[in-house]
Amino acid sequence: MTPTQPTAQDQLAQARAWQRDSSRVTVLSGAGTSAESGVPTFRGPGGLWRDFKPEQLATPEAFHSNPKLCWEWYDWRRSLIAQVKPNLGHFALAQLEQRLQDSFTLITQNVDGLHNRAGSQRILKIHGDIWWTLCLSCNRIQSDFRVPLPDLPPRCSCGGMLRPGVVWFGESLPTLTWEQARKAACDCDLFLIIGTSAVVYPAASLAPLAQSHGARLIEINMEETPLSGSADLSLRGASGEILPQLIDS
Ligand code: BJW
Ligand code: ZN
Repeated sequence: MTPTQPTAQDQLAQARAWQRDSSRVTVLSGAGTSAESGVPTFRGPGGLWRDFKPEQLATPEAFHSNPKLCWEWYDWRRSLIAQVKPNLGHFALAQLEQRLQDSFTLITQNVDGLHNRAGSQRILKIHGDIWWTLCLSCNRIQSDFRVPLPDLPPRCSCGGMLRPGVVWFGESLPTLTWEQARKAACDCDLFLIIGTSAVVYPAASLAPLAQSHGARLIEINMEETPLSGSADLSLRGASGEILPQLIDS
């Protein structure tokens, strides 16, 4: 007799059981988590801005060769993000944090601040935050929520040029935040990887790291990713629909 494939409902039921049985949960979220809020992802359709690929703009070289153009992209994204709202997936993760308290860690690659706006309190922002600026002269990191920014590129009160407080290709991740993220991956029994293409490193290495320390890995994504094959469960669908069902105990 041919064994029957588990249905999506069976897989969700299994994921819910693992979630209930887990005392320590770590999550890595990516751009897909905010897609249902209306924030374009990086590598999907509709992710382009004036025919530039994110890889052409999200680099220190792109910034230094044309700070104004780079800031125009960030200013456009800030204006877009300011107009959208967190979705049910963001709220479900905030609720899970409320339930598990210190046994829950949210690591995000997202810079949009929507996890904060949904009520998540402790967030490891490994790629920075689009609402932060970094002064190239005095190194001060500050929050700046103005949309649109009055002058591009914006200037610090010290007169120095500001850059977005995000991590670009070829740059190191914030050391302490990254160490905390690695620790949370090594120290959980369930690792959820949500809405990320899992092609950007070192973020994508957290899932196999968690598995090598004994955690179960559940992926939530609309599409297959390089990690789908090694995940213990791969839930195919929108995180805003799946997450509320997953955490509903
Ligand atoms: C849904 C959904 C729904 C849609 N529900 N799902 C060769 C091999 C390995 C590594 C490297 C290499 N060559 C270079 C590297 C290193 C490089 C890297 O990884 N490159 C690869 C691309 C090849 N990494 C770095 O440079 C990092 N730093 C580093 O390694 O430091 C050490 C070092 C120092 C010096 C020299 C060399 C190394 C830094 C990476 C920084 C990434 N920065 C960005 C920009 C942030 C600022 C900004 O926002 O502008 O971070 S790039 C961009 O990609 C952004 C994201 O956080 C990141 C990941 O994207 P994400 O979140 O996965 O989004 P998408 O669009 O790719 O995927 C969306 C997914 O959602 C899809 O799968 C959809 O199916 C899904 N989806 N709707 C559920 N409703
Ligand atoms: Zn300054």
